[in-house]
Amino acid sequence: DHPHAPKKTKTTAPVSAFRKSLGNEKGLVNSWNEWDTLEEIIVGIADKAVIPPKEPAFEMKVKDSGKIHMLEGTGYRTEQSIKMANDQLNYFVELLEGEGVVVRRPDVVDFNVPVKTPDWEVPRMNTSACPRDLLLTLGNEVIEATMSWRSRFFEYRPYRGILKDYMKRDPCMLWTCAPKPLMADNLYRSDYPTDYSAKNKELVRNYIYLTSEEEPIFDAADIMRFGKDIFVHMGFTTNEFGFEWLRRHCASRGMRAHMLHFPDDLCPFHCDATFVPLRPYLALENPARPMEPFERRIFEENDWKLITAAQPNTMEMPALSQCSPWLCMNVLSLSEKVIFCEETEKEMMNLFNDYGFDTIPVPFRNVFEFGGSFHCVTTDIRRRGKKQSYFK
Ligand code: ABU
Repeated sequence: DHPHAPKKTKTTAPVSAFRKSLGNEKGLVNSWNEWDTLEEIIVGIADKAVIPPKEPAFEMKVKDSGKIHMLEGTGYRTEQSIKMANDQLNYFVELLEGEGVVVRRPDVVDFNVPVKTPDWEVPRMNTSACPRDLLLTLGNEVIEATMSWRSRFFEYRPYRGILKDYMKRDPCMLWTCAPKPLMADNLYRSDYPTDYSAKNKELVRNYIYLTSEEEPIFDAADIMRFGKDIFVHMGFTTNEFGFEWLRRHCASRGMRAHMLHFPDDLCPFHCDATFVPLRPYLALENPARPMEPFERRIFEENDWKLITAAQPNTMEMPALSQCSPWLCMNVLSLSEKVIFCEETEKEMMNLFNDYGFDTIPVPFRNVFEFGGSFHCVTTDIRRRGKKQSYFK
């Protein structure tokens, strides 16, 4: 009864319609790994996508793909390429729906607009074709990643409608935004060589990347989910500070985060063409990007078998694709028995068949220039299983 204590008033405020409506669909968001039976997913769209602008973090990537002329591109991708990509995305959606999977699509957002913050400005943005790069589902939680390129700073916009809807319908859903980075000049090493020289090799071998440790950054596509454990691919799009944010966040949820390095990859960038779990105790690795031997130990000690991906069908990538031919590994599991694969990747499908999987071949090469293949263009919302531990 302090004299300055606020007066106790009896509130008569009505419970809002929003609060009242909560609780209809419990457990709508629930996905702990990459292989349990898929029930609901977001699939990206190619509409209004642009050629990403020149910026420090992008330059090395397009050099890797031999597509340096992309940096000269301006504005939208062509109407024809957008239509061709959307046709293949829509066909993939039909297949998913035919398998009983609920599919959500992002809102169409115009990416051909300049973005300015107090620290920088870019003439346009990127794409909503790749929700996997932005959204990380850990059980009942969807995390919006920090992102690492300036052109992707606002990439959450096409997904806000979907996330609000999940939040309204699923009373257990957690919606988290990782700290937005400033992405000021000191996040990018201006003296970093991008010529694939011996110096590049030495830097990557020492885990020094084009992005610095100025602030936490990560792209969600650098994370592979194995139930209670997640593995985080370190490189140009995820730094140690970003890993530390993820590690502490996971610890607060009774989970564990582990780093992975692939020092032969001169432009390490997203895990899903490098190391991909297929089912409990079986994962696919990229023969051109071996994992550090000391990091393999946790898999060996826990009876995981790591199988080597087949060579890509072709090393030729579609014009304006900034991805590597290892998109042949960028598959999506419908369950721990069935995998969606690009229809031309026969060797990869044979490999999966040898290990007891059924494969669903899907034409998808027209999507590649929008940022990836099946794993990149999706984000799991619900898979049937629960959190389990596959590591002692
Ligand atoms: N976003 C996946 C691309 C990875 C790669 O180019 O190898």
